[in-house]
Amino acid sequence: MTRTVSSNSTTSMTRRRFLESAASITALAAVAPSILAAGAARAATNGEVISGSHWGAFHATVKDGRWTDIRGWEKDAHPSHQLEGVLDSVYSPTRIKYPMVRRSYLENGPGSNVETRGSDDFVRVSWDEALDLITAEFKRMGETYGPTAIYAGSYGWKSPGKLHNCQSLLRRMLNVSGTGYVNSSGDYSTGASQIIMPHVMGTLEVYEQQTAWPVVVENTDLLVFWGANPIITNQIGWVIPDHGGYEGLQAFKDTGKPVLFIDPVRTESADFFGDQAEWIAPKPQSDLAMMMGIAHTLYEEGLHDQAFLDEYTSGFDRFLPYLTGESDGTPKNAEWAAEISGIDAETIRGLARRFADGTTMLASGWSLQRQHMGEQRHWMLVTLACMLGKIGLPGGGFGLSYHYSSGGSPSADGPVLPGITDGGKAVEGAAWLTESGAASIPVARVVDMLENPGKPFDFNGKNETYPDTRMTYWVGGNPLAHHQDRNRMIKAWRKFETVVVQDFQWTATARHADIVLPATTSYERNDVEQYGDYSLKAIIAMKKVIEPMYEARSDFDIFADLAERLGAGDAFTEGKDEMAWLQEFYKSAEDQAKAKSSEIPSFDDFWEQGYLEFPVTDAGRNFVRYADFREDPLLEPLGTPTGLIEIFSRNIEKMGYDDCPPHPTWIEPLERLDGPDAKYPLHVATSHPQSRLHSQLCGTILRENYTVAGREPCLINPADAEARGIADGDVVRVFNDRGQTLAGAIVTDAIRPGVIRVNEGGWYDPVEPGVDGSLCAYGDINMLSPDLGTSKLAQGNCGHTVLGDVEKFTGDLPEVKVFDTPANS
Ligand SMILES: Nc1nc2c(c(=O)[nH]1)N[C@H]1C(S)=C(S)[C@@H](COP(=O)(O)OP(=O)(O)OC[C@H]3O[C@@H](n4cnc5c(=O)[nH]c(N)nc54)[C@H](O)[C@@H]3O)O[C@H]1N2
Ligand SMILES: Nc1nc2c(c(=O)[nH]1)N[C@H]1C(S)=C(S)[C@@H](COP(=O)(O)OP(=O)(O)OC[C@H]3O[C@@H](n4cnc5c(=O)[nH]c(N)nc54)[C@H](O)[C@@H]3O)O[C@H]1N2
Ligand SMILES: [Mo]
Repeated sequence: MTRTVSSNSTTSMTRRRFLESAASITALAAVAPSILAAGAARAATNGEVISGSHWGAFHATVKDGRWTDIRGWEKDAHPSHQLEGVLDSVYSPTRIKYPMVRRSYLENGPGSNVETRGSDDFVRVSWDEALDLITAEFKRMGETYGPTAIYAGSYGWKSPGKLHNCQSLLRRMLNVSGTGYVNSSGDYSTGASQIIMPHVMGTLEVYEQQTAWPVVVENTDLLVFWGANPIITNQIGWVIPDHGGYEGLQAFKDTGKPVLFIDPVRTESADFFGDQAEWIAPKPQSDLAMMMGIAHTLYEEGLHDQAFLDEYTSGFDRFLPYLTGESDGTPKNAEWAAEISGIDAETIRGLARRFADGTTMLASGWSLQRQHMGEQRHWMLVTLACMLGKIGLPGGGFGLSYHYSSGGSPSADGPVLPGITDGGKAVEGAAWLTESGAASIPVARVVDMLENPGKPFDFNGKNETYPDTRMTYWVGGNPLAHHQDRNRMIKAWRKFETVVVQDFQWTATARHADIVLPATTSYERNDVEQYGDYSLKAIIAMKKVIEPMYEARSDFDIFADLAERLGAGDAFTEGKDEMAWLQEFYKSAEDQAKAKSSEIPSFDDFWEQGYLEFPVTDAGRNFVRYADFREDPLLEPLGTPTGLIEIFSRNIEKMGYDDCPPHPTWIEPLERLDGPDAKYPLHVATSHPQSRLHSQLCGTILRENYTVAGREPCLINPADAEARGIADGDVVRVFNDRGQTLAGAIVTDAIRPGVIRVNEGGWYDPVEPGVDGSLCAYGDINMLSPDLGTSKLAQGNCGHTVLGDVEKFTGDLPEVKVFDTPANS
C-alpha cells in the first residue's frame, strides 16, 4: 500500500477533492483484513460516535454531517464542563480555513518585512503552493546555514491520539528526510522539578503514580494542598483523562478529615471541602521560607524523625547547619519565615506540630517551581517530608501529581499503546527515548537562543552553545501565549526568516507567522488513545466525528506530503494509512495481552464498541509510593548516586552553580512581593484557567461565562481595589515595565491582599500589532512575566515570578479583535 494523498492529488484542495481522497483511503483500506476499520475512515452523516480529548471521553451526536451535541462518556463520573467548548471549537469563527501566506513574505520572500508580522495581511494559496514554499525553505536552510537552522522544538498541548501526534510527526518528517533541526527538551509545566527531582529522588516524580487515593482516604490524617488546585487542574489529561482524582477528593471529603490549602487564593478546591478546608495565604514565592520555618521548628522541638533521616536520606548533616544558622548566622526559624511569607511565626510553629502529629500528606502543585529558583521549592518539600519520616508509609510523605491528570487514580493492568515515533535514533538503555535533532535547547530558552546565537549556556551540569536558527515550524503549541515576556519575544521572533504555523485556529502565533496551514481538529480524523494518564483504565477509539472542515488536513497527511516532497514519503508512512497505523498500535496491545496469557477483542470489535476497559487491580488500589524502598533501602535503592534521598547532592555541588547550591537554600528570586528588589506593589499570579486548557477553547462560547467587560478576569482584593478606585466589573490596565494588558476586575476577598490574578492563556491581542510595548486588549498575562531560567540547573520558565500594578482604565476602550479571523481569511 502506498500513501493515498500524494503531492499531486493535493493541487488546490477543494472540499470535493477531500471527499475523493477520503474515499480512496476507504478503497485501499478495504484491501486490508479489517472491513469495519475501512468504513470508519469516513464519518457517518448521522448518528452518534465515541471520541476523546484532553477534556475527557465523550459521545458526539451528528445530524446531516454537522456535530450537534456532546455529552461525557457514561463511564466518566466527572466530565468536564469544558466539553461544551470542545464542540464549539470546531465551529468557532477562529478556525483556519485555508493555507495562507503573509503578503510581504509571498511577494518578497523569506525574511521580508518581519516587523509587520501581526499587522501584514494574509493571502490565500493552494496546498501545493504552501507546501512547495516550505520544502524550498527547508532546502535553503540546510544549504545556507547547515543542520541547526530549523527550530523544530515545537512545544505545546497538541491533542491526544497515538497517530496524529503532530510534534512527533513534524520531527519524523525531518528525521526520515535527513533534514537537520534543533530540538527542545523538558516542558513549561515542571521545568525545574523534572530536573532537580532525579538528583534528589532518582525519578522525575512529577509524572509518576502517587500513593493511591483509597490509601490516602484511609490513612492520611492531614491532607495538605501546597500551591495546588486539584478541582480545577484535574479536569484535563495529557491523554484522555479518567477524572479518577475527583473520586479520591470526594472520598476524602466524606471522611470529614481536615484539608489544608496553602495558596494565595482561596480556590475552588478549598470551597469544595467547605468547613473541612483551612486556608493559609502566604505571599507568593515564599513557600521555601515557610517550609524551612516548619523544618526548623521540627528540629528545635525534637519532632523530626532522626531514624528515617539516618536510614533513608543522605546529607541531612550538611543541611542542618544551614537550617539552624550555624553556617551563615541566620537561623531559618519561624520568625525568619514569618518575615518573608507574611504568615505569623506561631502559625508556622503550629503547622510543624500538626504535620508531625499523625500522618500528613504534602501534595504540591507546580506553580511553586514555575518561579525563579523553582528547583529549591520541591527539594525543600521533600526534605520536610523526610523530617516527618512518613515517606513510603500508607498515606504519608509527599506527592507532586495529585492535582494533575488524576495522579493517585488506581491503576489497571492493561496494555500500553505505542504511538507514532519521531524516527530518531533509539537511546541505548532507554527504549522509549530517542535522540533526535542536530542540537537541543531547554524548551523555555527559545528567545534566549534567538537573541544569543553562539553563546554558551549552562544546563544541568553541561555547558552548551545556542545554535543559530533561522526558521521555525510550530505545531500543536501556542508560543505567543505560553512563553514569557511577550514584547521581548515579538522582537526576538524577527530573527526567524520563516515561521510556519500549523494549527486549527488563528492563535496569536498563527497571526505572527509567514505560512499558516489549516490542520484538522482530532474530531475530523481517526485515532486511538489511552484513558487515564495514571490509571490506564481503558483504550478509547477517537473516532472521526465529522469530515474535515474547509481545506483542513490531518497532521499526518500534511507531514506525509512534505516527506514525500523531500523524497522520503515511504520512510514516513511505512506504506500505512491512518487506519492501518491504528491497527498496528492495537496489535501491540494484543501482543501484550498474549504475553500475560490473556486475550483482548479483535481490532474490529474494539473499534465497533469504541472502547476497551481494563479492570483496576488490588495492587493498583493499594499502591503506596516508595513502599519498596522503605521496606528495604538496600535491595530497592533509589536511582540517585547514593541510592538514598539526597538532601545534599554531590553531583549538584560539583556543578558549582551560584543559583543552585547543593542543598535546599533560600535565594532571593528576581522579584517578589515586598522583597528587596520589588519595583511594584503587587504580585501577579498567572494560574491555570478553570474554563480553558491554556489558550485552547479561549475562542469558544465558554468565554461568555468568565470574561468581565469582554476581557480576561483579574482577581483583586477589596483593599487593593479600594486604594486604586477600582470597582467590580471595571476594565483595568495591568502593567509593569515589561508590558501591559487590559483585564476586567473581580473584587473578592478570596485573594490575599497584595496579590492579583490573571490566568495564563488569554489570547494576545495587541492594540497596535508590531509596535513595541503595545497594550493587549484582551488579557495575555505573559505581557508582564520575565523571561529567564529558573537557574543554571534546570533553565525552566519563571511564569509565576511577576510583580506589577493595576489601575482603572480610563482611556478609549479598544475593541477585542483576536476572536475574529484576520482579513481575507
Ligand atoms: N505566565 C505563565 N505562562 C505559562 C504558564 C503559567 O502557569 N504561567 N503555564 C505554562 C504551561 S504549564 C504550559 S503547559 C504552557 C501551555 O502552552 P501551550 O501548550 O502552547 O498552550 P495551548 O493553548 O494548549 O496550545 C496548544 C495549541 O495547539 C493547537 N493544537 C491542538 N491540537 C492540535 C493538533 O492536533 N494539531 C495541531 N496542528 N495543532 C493542535 C491548539 O489549537 C493550540 O493553539 O503554557 C505555559 N505558560
Ligand atoms: N482547567 C485546567 N486544568 C489544567 C490546565 C489548564 O490550563 N486548565 N493546565 C494543565 C497543565 S499543562 C499543568 S502544567 C497543570 C498546572 O498545575 P499547577 O502548576 O499546579 O497550576 P497553577 O494554576 O499554576 O497553580 C496551582 C495553584 O498554586 C497557587 N499559587 C501560585 N503561586 C503560588 C505560590 O507562590 N505559592 C503557593 N503556595 N501557591 C501558589 C495558585 O493560586 C493556584 O491555585 O494544570 C493542568 N490542568
Ligand atoms: Mo503545563
